[in-house]
This record gives sequence, C-alpha cells and structure tokens, in this order.
Amino acid sequence: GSQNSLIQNEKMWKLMQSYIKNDKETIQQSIVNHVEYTLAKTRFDFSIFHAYQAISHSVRDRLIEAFNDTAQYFTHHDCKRVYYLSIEFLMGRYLQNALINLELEDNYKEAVLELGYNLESVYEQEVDPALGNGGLGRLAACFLDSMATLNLPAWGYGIRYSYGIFRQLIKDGYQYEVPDYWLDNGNPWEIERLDVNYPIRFYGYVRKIHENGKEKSIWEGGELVLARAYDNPIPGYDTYNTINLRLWRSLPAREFDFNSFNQGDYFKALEEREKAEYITSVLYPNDSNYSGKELRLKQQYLLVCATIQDVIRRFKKKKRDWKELPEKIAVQLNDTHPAMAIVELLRVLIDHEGIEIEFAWELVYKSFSYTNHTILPEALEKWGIDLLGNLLPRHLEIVYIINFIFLEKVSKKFPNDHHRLSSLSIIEESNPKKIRMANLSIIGSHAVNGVAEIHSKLLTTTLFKDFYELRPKKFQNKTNGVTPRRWIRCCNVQLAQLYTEQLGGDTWVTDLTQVRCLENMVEDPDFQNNWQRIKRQNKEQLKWWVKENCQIDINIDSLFDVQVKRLHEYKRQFMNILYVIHRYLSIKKTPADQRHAKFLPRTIMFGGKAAPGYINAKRIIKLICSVADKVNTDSEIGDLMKIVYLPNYNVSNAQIIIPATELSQHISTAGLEASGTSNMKFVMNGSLIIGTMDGANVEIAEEVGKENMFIFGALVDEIEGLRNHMRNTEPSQYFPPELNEVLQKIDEGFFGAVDELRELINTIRNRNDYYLLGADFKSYLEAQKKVDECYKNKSLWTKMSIRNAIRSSKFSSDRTIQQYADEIWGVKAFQIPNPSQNAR
Ligand code: NBY
Repeated sequence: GSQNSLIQNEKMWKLMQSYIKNDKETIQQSIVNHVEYTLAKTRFDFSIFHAYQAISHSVRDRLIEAFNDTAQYFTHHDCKRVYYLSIEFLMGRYLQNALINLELEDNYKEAVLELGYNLESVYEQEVDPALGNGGLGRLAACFLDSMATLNLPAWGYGIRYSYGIFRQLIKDGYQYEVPDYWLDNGNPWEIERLDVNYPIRFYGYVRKIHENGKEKSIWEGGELVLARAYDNPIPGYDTYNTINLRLWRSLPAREFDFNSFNQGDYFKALEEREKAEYITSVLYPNDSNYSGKELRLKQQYLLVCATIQDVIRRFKKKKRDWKELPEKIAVQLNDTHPAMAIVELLRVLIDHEGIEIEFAWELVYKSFSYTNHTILPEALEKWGIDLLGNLLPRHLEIVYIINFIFLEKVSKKFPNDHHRLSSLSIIEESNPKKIRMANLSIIGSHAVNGVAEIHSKLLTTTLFKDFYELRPKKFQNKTNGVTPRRWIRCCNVQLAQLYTEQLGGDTWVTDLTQVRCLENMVEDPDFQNNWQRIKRQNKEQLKWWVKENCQIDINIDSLFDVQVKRLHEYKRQFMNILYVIHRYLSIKKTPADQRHAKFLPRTIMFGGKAAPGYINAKRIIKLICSVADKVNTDSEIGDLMKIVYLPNYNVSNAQIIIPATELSQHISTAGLEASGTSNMKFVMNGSLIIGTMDGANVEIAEEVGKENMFIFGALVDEIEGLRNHMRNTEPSQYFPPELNEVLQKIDEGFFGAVDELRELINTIRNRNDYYLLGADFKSYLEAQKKVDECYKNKSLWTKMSIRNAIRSSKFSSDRTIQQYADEIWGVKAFQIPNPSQNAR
C-alpha cells in the first residue's frame, strides 16, 4: 500500500529489497570493494588506516539499510516524535559500538583477521569525535543509544563543529591546547545531505505592515547563511531500529550579494561569503561557565532555526490541524543552550503561519520541556538585550511579549508582589538588561527536570523556588544514566563475558536489572577469583597505556586511585592532591623499615581538561604535576606511591581507564555537582567510590549501600553554616593541622613554581575557601584511612567491588529514557520488524 506509493519505480523498489548479507565472505567482499572503489587503493597494498576506512564503509552500508527502513517506518506509522536538542554530542568512537549494537563484532573479527588485520588495532585508527565538553555532551550521546535501543521515534539535533574540544598536551606541568581538526581524514559515519539546506537569517530589522486591520511583523535584511544537514546513524542494540543524529554545518547562502560583485571587489565579496563557514567551526571549550560571545549565540540560533524548519517540514508532510502539534512532537532542551527554539517556533507560528499568539503559545509550551544541569551561577546563560536584539531583533520583541503575558498572569495570582515578579521575569533589570535563558526555558516548557534527586530538590527550593510555587507540577526529577552498551559491553569485554556466562545469555545488555541476580555469587570463591582476574587484566592494560603516554612505570599491585573529570574548583581535584601531599609527608616521616608495613602502595591518577581561560584550574594541574615530579623521583618512596597526570582525557581513554580503576573520586562540595555520570560508569565496572553526599552519589549509596562506599564530608544543609563559619574564622584556626602543614610546604617552595602555587593556595586561605576544602579535609582523611584498611583485606574489597557493580542497574540510561518517554514526552516504542531477507 503506502510503501509502494513512496517508491514509484517498481524495479528500483525490488532492487532495494535485497539486503546485504553478513556471512564472512560477503563482509570480506564488501571491505575489498570499498578498498578499490571508495578508497581507490589497490587490493594488494593497503595500510591499517585504509583497512579502518574500508571496514567502516562496509559497516556504514549496513547501518544505512536499517537507518532508511527506520525513518520510513516511523513516517508510515505517523508516530509522535521526540527531538533531543543539544549544543553538544560527545559521541566517542563509532566502529566498535556500531559492530556490537549490530551484533556483528564476531563476524567482522574473523573476516578482518583473514584479511591480515586485528580488529582491535583497527579500532585504534579512528579519531575520537569529541563535539562536547563533558557530562552534558556525553549524556546526550548515552541518551541516543538508549532511545535507539528502546525503539523510540527519536531524532538528535546538534552542530557539526569542524573543531571538537581541544587536544590537551601536558608539558613541564602546564596544559597546552592543540586544535582538534577531527575531519582531517574524512568521516565515514556521516551522510552529507546535499539536498537538505535551510536559510538562516542574522541581524536585519523588523518591518510592520497592516493587513485586514491586523499588524504583521516581517523580519528582513541582515545576513543569510545556510545550514546543511549531516546525518549520523545511531543503531540500537538487539533491534533493527537505527535512528538519526542530525548535525548542522553552516555554509554561505547561494544568493550572493550582486552589489559588491558588480562593484568589482570580487575578493572582498568572497571573503564575506567565507565567514559563513566560521559559525560552526569550533566548539566552545567552557564547561559550566557562560561566556556571552556573539558567535556562540549565532551557533545556538543556527541549531535552533534549522531544526525548527526541519521539524515543521516533517509535521506538514501530512495535512493536519496545527492543534495536533503537541500530540506529534516533543522537543527536549538539553540545558538552555537551544532555548531560543521556544521563541523561534512561536515566531514561525505567528509570523509565518498566521496563528493567533495565545493559541500558538499553547502549542509551543505543550511541545517543549527543559533539563537543567547546574545550579552554579556562573553557568547560567543571560544574554544582554543589545547583543540579542541586534542579532535577532524579532526574537527580542517576542521575548518581551511572552514576558508581558506571563507576568500579567503572575500578578493576578500574587498582586503587588514586586519581588516575586522581578525574580520570575525573563528580563533581568540590570544595566544593561539581560535575558535569562533559564526563566525563558521554564516558562516555555510544560516540564522542567533536574538530573538527580538532590539536584531536582535544590532546584525547587533555591534556584527556581518562585517558579515552583507557581507551578509545582511542572517540576520533575530524571536521574541520569549511562549506556551499558558502551560502558560495560564495549569497554569491559571480559566482565560482559562473565555476566553472559553467569546469566546464561546476553539479555542483561538491554535489561541491566538482571545482573542483580548475581547477588548469590558474592561469596563464591570462584566468582571472586574471576572478578579479581578481570580487574587485574584491565589494570595491565592501563599500566601499558600509562607507560606509553606518560613514560611512567606503575605498580600493578598498588591501589589504582582515579579522579578523571573536567578541572573545576567545585570538583575539588585540589583537595585530592592536598591529601596526596599529606600522604607523601607521612611516609617520609615514617622510619624506612616501617614504611611498607604502615602504607599500602597507591597509584593516584588524575585526568581532565581545564577550560583555556580558567586560571585556577590550570594552577591545579601545575600543582598535581609538580607533586608528581617530586614524589615519582623520590628514591625513598619507590613503588609505595606514584602520581600520574593522564593527558587528554576523552571518551576513548575513559574506556581504558574506568574498567581498570579500583577507587574513584567524586568529591564535589555538597550541592554543586548536579549528578555526575562517571560515578555511574565506575560503579558499573566494579570501582569503589570515595565521595561526598552530592549528585547521584546519594542515589548510588541508596542502591549499593553506604557500607560499600567511602562517604565523607559536609551534607548539603550544612554548607551555608560552614561558609559563614569559614568567613568569620582565621583559616589556620579551623583548618586541621594536617592541612596547614601541607599548605606550608607548598608555600615554602617545596614543590617549586612557588609564585603561582602560592596564588593557588591563597584561594582557600584568606577566609575565601568557597568550596570548603578546609571544612571537609578532616573527614576526607578519615575516609582515606578506611580505604586503606579495606584494601588490605583483598576478599573484603572484592566483595564490595562486586556489590557495587551488580547493584548499579538503576543507572542504566535505558531506565532514564523510559522515564522521559513515559513522564515527559508521551512517546511510544515503534519497533521495525527485522527483514527476513536479512541474515541478521
Ligand atoms: O551535566 C554536567 C553536570 O556538571 C554534571 O553534574 C551532570 O552529570 C552532567 C549531565 O547532566 N554539566 C555539564 O557538563 N555542563 C557543560 O558541559 C556546560 C557546557 C557549556 C556551558 C555550560 C555547561 N556553557 O554555558 O557554555
């Protein structure tokens, strides 16, 4: 029926019905074909890099079949779609993940081996696409994997930056940033859509005309660029469904400026056109810090404007009433970065479609929902009205209209409450005035959520308290999750094998609650041995990586203690290294012949990028590296202690680091880490956590039991009191003596770099220890002591490790996404039948 109507050409339809087979010979044939016809290389001479390219193209062919079928199936069933809008998608490498989700890894391994290559080495050839900063971007990537796996009719929308997050080099203890031009060798995982281009306008003016007694607004003039679609297929696991991540790239608009061309300034005119490409060039490298640059606003608007055009085009494919819009689309805003989409959709509905504003507004807020990822004030987006009104003049007008209608309703409910009105207003009445993107997002959404219980609670009691009092039902919690495909099945193949053997199948990969059944194995000595063996092999692999990348030999029998995450004062890497110094000094004070009895060998590893302009974060890197230099070359210490700075922490390194970790640190000041997601990955891989009662740590403790973690530090309700105490007390008075001693050593120049390290320690002296290192240091010491005691008892540690992993199922992003689908989006699964012609 309707499939035939989509494809008129009978012959072509028949040909397209024949799916590629997946037996070894067919796979080999398709690889070799790509060597010859795609790469134009001779079959008898191709390098491992060519092998990677050819293999990727052959996998891509298979992805595309499923991808096309999925899109058609969703259209055919006219299902409600969810659009996940994010300024970042931190995808990591594709090849292994695609093969595992297609359940083709074994077939390819064999096929490739016979062609002379080891598939694992082929994986290493791929660049790591890093179009994101940290947690927020990686969450978007995990969500895509879960949406595909749960068969949801979902689309991701983002930006195809030419430069991802910078590559970090560490030289002499300093961070250097190298541009990441990741498209250098092409990208086999994307499909450039030459025919999907949307015009995007910037600047210009708004002209008012009168038609049938009504005022109409026309936004014109300014500059036009094009946004072109690049599609990235996202395969689900154990399903044929393959969804789309559509990324936009900016290009010069086709209609060029005849005037300047005619005036003979040919090169000047070309130069102007070239500038259009600059918009999507580079990802802003700030994590949790708002920069306020015009180019960033251009990026945001390009994403939003192209996406809304695409969404509306798809909605209009069928003839229907506009009132159906919220029944057919759900748009999720990953933080406020794409929040202009609210204004853009409203603009299109009223200015282009001629819909009455009150009705249009209802359609808009019923379609949108917003996720908040931080309560840090410096991360909240506020655009100056001059900048915004200049770039997007019509949008500024519409923001004022939305705000007026909204405040009017508020003042009916709360007459004369000016304080309330000014805190709820989209406009901050500062000089110059600013647009608060969070307020716009809340007002323009039917649901607002935080990313862990404690964070969602804080939103309703502090940051968004007044909004909560207005519309309590709007506020929800959706505790984050991570995908068990990449974070267990791909990165810890041996653990995955153990699970599959023990559970008699691999359905745990899509239903992680099954691993809870292994509770009865915790006391089993064979199981414990297997567990230890797997951890040790993962440690060997990391040891090799550290040797290769840091030229440091680490002790395989030492406790692998890891803190990897973006550098930030609130995450307190500083507190970690201060403890490390204390440990070092304690060893030195102990008589040489007693040291091995008193101290357990530890390898303390740090990793993470500092935003290029974040001076204190860079000083913390310098301190870590200076301490590492001193300790690692101290012959008295030997292999009792090694400190490593793991350079260029990214998704592919994380896949090696996390499975090898025994203790991971999640030690933010209570209330400041919205959720954290690496904590979940570490727990799933059998690492124990030393951490504060913050973000998702709180829920991890509920699941795995506090007795299986090392929890310390002030609780969130104690923070305000402690800050007051800190501001009113001489630091040397309330800092524990161990901390004072460490600070004094740094001050004396014991670790060199004395000027900048003094600057760093002054950030916690002088009664300005905002992140409360001084307040938490003592209980951190005690928690570290417990770590040592537990690690001494190998079997106790192993049991704790097993319990962490098998009780972590809540933190699968499948659970998270199912909750979004049921409680916010109202979308249902549509699974395509697996085509019978296919060997899969
Ligand atoms: O989002 C992180 C939170 O810090 C973390 O606790 C949470 O688990 C994770 C996922 O929900 N936030 C985050 O990664 N934020 C950013 O990357 C980010 C990037 C850019 C800007 C702000 C925040 N910016 O304003 O440009």
